[in-house]
This record gives sequence, structure tokens and C-alpha cells, in this order.
Amino acid sequence: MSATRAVVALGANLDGPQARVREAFGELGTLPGTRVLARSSLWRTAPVGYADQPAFINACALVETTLAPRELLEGLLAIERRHGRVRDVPNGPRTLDLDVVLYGDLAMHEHGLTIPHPRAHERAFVLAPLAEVWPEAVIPGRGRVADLLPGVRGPAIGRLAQATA
Ligand code: PH2
Ligand code: MG
Ligand code: MG
Repeated sequence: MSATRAVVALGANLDGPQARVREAFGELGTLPGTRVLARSSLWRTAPVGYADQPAFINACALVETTLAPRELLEGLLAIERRHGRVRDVPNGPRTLDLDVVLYGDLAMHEHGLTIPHPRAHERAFVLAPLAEVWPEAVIPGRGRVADLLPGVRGPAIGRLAQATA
């Protein structure tokens, strides 16, 4: 089965978010047929959408996977559950959020799964780490990540720790 390059966005702002994001990078590599090709730096980012919560740690992973998009999503949700993710307040605080941002050049919209991620192109906390792991990436229907990033408005983000291969 052929492998597809996909981008997973990682986010956390509860219960040791830096350690959780680092751990989650490793857990992505345990999903069947999935290899982590690159990890971004960790970024500290002000909350978007619901301001009254702690700052987030955000990052992106470039993976190569033989999982279908829905299977990849299920794998990500299983990792989130292991981190005690509770879904109560939309856009609210979370121990770990793992989103499929890109899956090759696929564009799809199904119940609970839209690729590319519908808000990725307007979020610096996704685009900045994404540009580190896949600088030539194109968000289908939106354009090159490198071209989108300078035009994004939003609260402050700052790089915390270096990217690793
Ligand atoms: N995730 C959200 C809503 N707001 N803000 C930041 N800074 N980082 C996130 O990962 C984030 C957010 C919903 O998924
Ligand atoms: Mg999510
Ligand atoms: Mg999210």
C-alpha cells in the first residue's frame, strides 16, 4: 500500500502541555503504518477563539502513513483519549488536541473530518510550525504555507524549543 505524507497539528494547554506534546510526537510513530518524518519546534501561543484559558503549546508533525484519512483520525483520537482529553467547552482548554491538517493534496469533507483542516490557513499557531516541517506545503484551495503565513493576523506566538528531525 502506498504511503501518503500528512501533517498532524498538536496542541495542549493543560497538565504539563510541553511534556504531552513531546510524548505525542513519539506516540504518532506507534500508529500502524506511520512514521514521523519531522517534528517542528514547540511554540507557545496565545489562545484563539476562547481567550479565558492558559496559553497553548503548539507544534506540527510531518508523517508518512499507509492509514486512510479516517483511520489516521481514529488513531489520533485514541492518543487524545489516552491523554485524558475531555470535550466540553468548544475551543476550550485541553490536555491534547491532534488534528489532521493535510493528507497529501487531498480535499475532503465528511462527518467529523474535513481535510485540509478548515481553519489551518488562518492560524499562525498551525502555519508557523507547519512551515518548519514542510516548507513547500500547499493547503489545497488556499495556497502555499509560506505565502499564507505573512498575511495571518492573530495573537502572539513564539518559538520555544528547536525543531528536531
Ligand atoms: N486550538 C483551538 C482553539 N484555539 N488556540 C491556540 N493558541 N492553540 C490551539 O491549538 C487552539 C487554540 C481549537 O482546536
Ligand atoms: Mg481536534
Ligand atoms: Mg484543534
